[in-house]
Amino acid sequence: MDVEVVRIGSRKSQLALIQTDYVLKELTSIYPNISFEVISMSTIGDKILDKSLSKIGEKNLFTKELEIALKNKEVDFVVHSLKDLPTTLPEGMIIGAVCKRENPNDAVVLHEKHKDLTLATLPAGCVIGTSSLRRRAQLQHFHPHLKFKSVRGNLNTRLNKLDNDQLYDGLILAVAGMNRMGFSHRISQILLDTECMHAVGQGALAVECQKDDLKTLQMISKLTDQDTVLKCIAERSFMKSLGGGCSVPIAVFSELKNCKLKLKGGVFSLDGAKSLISEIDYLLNYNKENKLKDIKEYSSIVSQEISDELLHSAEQLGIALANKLLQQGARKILDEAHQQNELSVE
Ligand code: DPM
Repeated sequence: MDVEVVRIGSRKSQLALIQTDYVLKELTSIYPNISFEVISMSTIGDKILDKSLSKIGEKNLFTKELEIALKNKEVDFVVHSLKDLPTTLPEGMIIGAVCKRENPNDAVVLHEKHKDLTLATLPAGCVIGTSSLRRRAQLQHFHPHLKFKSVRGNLNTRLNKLDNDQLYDGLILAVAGMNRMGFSHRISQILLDTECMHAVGQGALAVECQKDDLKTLQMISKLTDQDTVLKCIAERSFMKSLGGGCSVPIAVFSELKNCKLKLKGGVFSLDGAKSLISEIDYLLNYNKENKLKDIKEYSSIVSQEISDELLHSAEQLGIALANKLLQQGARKILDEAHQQNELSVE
């Protein structure tokens, strides 16, 4: 008897492999007769470690090599952290599933000697490692007594630097990554949206495949979590409408309760001195059952299991919030941040 083998592409980092394994296990429980194989590879983002992410200038830093493998049909689909996927994907590629979101917030991970402190109670002059313009902009504003320094490398590398290099007093890392790696006990503080809003798509896993590979699309569609995908479409459409990527500080926070989808978003100057934050919500209509027969993309996401009405509303919410911020002058803040980032030395 022939056993069907489906090949899954993944980055090589331990976190990426844990995430891919999660998707593999979910699929194995839905399709016990299919055999899955993981093919892992390094990306430019993994190889260039001496430059900050926002400066390497490539949009698909952590995804390019995997997308080439997808195009060449060496793999059937690829598992990514949704936040590493640009709002516009290469021609022919699509996100065919978004799995249930982990905690989307950022965590403060402090050196052992400061373990019981918080950002607010750390001594003046302490150095916090992050290469995220978004994290730095928001936190510098609230904690002018702290210094921020770039740090690169995967999660293990960063934690090693924190523990052994004496260069950093703490790091800012996604709660989701820490939890998945089994490092929850190292979190000193979880940052709320009032102090530091998270990145677009943070905490959610995305499965990318070829748009015309209907068989794969059908198979992975079962992985999508409805609440997660609606929030993430709203967040991605917000970022797309602002024209943002990881070279400008854009942050979001979303909630879906009692059919109401709420999206909060902000844009910041690099030092956080200038900021525009606004929020908007929409009562979703769950009664209109108009699933589309065609494949329609919302911020590069396809979700045939979910009503088009809901997906469309989520996308419109993101556009509306972006327009609200643009009317208040977001374009100027973003353009300045982009220029300053190009000129900065770090
Ligand atoms: C992106 C950013 C970072 C990653 C920028 C941002 C953080 C870089 C840094 C787009 N991708 O968040 O503002 O702090 O220097 C990344 C992580 C995860 C996915 C690690 C992390 C795990 C969490 C998830 C890196 N990508 O943010 O701590 O799956 O959402």
